[in-house]
Amino acid sequence: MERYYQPEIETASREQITAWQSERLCKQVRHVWDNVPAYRKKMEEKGLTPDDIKGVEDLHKLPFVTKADLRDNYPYGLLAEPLKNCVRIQSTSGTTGKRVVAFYTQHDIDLWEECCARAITAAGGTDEDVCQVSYGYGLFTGGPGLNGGSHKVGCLTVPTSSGNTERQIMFIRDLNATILCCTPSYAAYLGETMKEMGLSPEEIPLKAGIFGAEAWSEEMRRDIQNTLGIKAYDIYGLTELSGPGVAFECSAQQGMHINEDHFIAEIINPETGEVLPDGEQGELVFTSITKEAFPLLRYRTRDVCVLTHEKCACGRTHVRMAKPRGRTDDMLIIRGVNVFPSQIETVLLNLGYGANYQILVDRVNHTDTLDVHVEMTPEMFTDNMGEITKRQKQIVEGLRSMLGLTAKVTLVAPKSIVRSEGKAVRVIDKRKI
Ligand code: DLL
Repeated sequence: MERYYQPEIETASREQITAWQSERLCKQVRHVWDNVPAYRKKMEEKGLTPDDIKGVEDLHKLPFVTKADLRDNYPYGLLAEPLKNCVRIQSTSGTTGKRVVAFYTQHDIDLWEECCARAITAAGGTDEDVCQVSYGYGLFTGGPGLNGGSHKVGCLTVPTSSGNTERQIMFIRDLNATILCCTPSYAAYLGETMKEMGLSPEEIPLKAGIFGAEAWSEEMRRDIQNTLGIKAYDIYGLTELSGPGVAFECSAQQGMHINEDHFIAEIINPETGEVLPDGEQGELVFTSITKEAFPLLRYRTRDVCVLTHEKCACGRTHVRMAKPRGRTDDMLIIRGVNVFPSQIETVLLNLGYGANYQILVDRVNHTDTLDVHVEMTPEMFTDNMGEITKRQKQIVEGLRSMLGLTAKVTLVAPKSIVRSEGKAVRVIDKRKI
């Protein structure tokens, strides 16, 4: 049995990590200065030259890069390598404006797959595992990234891509798949379907799941772990930086280790741009220090998060990020109150509902309205109006104490909310339409 564990990197001392980061940062700054006029202009506007960046301690001097910069420079404006050196593009599933296109050299792909291999290894994967990759393949990075990581680990890789739930389940059972990679909402759906088929967790060969690409709560983790009889690991990433594998969870399930030999993470105050210390919540910012084709310096992710450098039980020393709370742009402001969909999910799952819900926000007579549609589970299904009203009130109360807001809650029949095979769409904000 072989593992793809890299202790010399993953358990390196803080001094060693800082030394790697400083050296690679300086090289990267020089690389973009020499090759990307848009970066050079941004640096010049701040009166900076590459000589001003001598190590990680100077990172804060660099200007931020935002999604707007990527859009303005679409498609080739931020490319730092001649096109002939690039072998792949991937693209975000963004719903507004131009999609973001990210470029990769072969070296970039190798490093990306290495990050995904570390994630699979941290979830217990070895060359004896059968790894079913049910993230979408194509422009979305989930399928290609985990596929490459699974190869590197030496798993037998089953590239089912997303969708066709019956076939997914058939392969899991017939091939004895031990690791499942997909979005948490699709994992929940697969679990729900297997339960309906009468399969108990013991009859499902899976032992681990690597779930990410969207925010999910601890309560959802608990549910997925119970129905599938697995340990569910979180994985984080974004197309702009490579894809999945920027950070991944270990067996401690206490936050995701950021691959610090490839990415420098910072938390900033989204209003002022000020860098915040460990433990404070803010916007996650990344600098990719090993990317060749599409390096990003101080890229603002809009993900709301907390970092910790505390020692982890698994022995890895790389900094950990908490589960993202949501996104600064996902954050709903309802009657002046900041609401993250993940807070609503926590209330629902704690009351025994599944993760099948929809949040509808509107503005009526100049006042914001919050409607939450929640699916009853098959076990709790009833058409007794008294009972339904009682349960709806219970959810309203739960939401009020979590958010300080009164919502209108409607319980709906099992299976009436559309299931997602990729990232779930749970919020419909009609105020923007
Ligand atoms: O979602 C990459 C990915 C694929 C990650 C498969 C994990 C697994 P994008 O489509 O560019 O890339 O979306 C990136 O998704 O900024 C977060 O807002 C969100 N996101 C990704 N992973 C997580 C996670 C992929 N584990 C955006 N928890 C990011 C919460 C996540 N949000």
